[in-house]
Amino acid sequence: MKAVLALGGNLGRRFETLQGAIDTLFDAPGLEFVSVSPVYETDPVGGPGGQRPYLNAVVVAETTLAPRTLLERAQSVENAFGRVRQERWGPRTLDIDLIMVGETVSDDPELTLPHPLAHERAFVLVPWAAADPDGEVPGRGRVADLLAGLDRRGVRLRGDLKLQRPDD
Ligand code: PH2
Ligand code: MG
Ligand code: MG
Repeated sequence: MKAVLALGGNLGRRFETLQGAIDTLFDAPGLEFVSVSPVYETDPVGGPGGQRPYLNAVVVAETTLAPRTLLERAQSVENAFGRVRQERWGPRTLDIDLIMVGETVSDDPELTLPHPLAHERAFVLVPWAAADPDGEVPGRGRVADLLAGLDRRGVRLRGDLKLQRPDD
């Protein structure tokens, strides 16, 4: 199955954290790297005022893992990079969100798939479209079409930063 993961963070060494997260995510069986987007610097959406900008990126993978197992892997990588769960949408070193896994549709509050806000977030859809031009949000439509209706001004390409495929 195809899996799409969105990574972001706005505390600490943001770029090094994204690269470390990618290396760690793929450092176990069941998840194969397909592609990674460019890095974008993005204005914080929601949460308390005065937050630093985020770096965001999207990774596309192939997986044989159950969505719940993939979620556990993502959470353990967040924890390994010092994620502390504080207020909702507050600043964080690393957030890894499961955006979609195959055609899975789930309204489990602990793992809603596809991600319930992905289709309206430019900081997810802009990198996703770059990593996967034919991407689709199950039940919502093509990423490129969803993007056409969104304001992308808060999402700026950081052409000076380039994530590497995970080392194997
Ligand atoms: N993540 C959030 C809330 N707000 N804003 C930006 N720009 N990027 C994010 O990754 C982000 C956010 C909740 O996870
Ligand atoms: Mg998130
Ligand atoms: Mg999250």
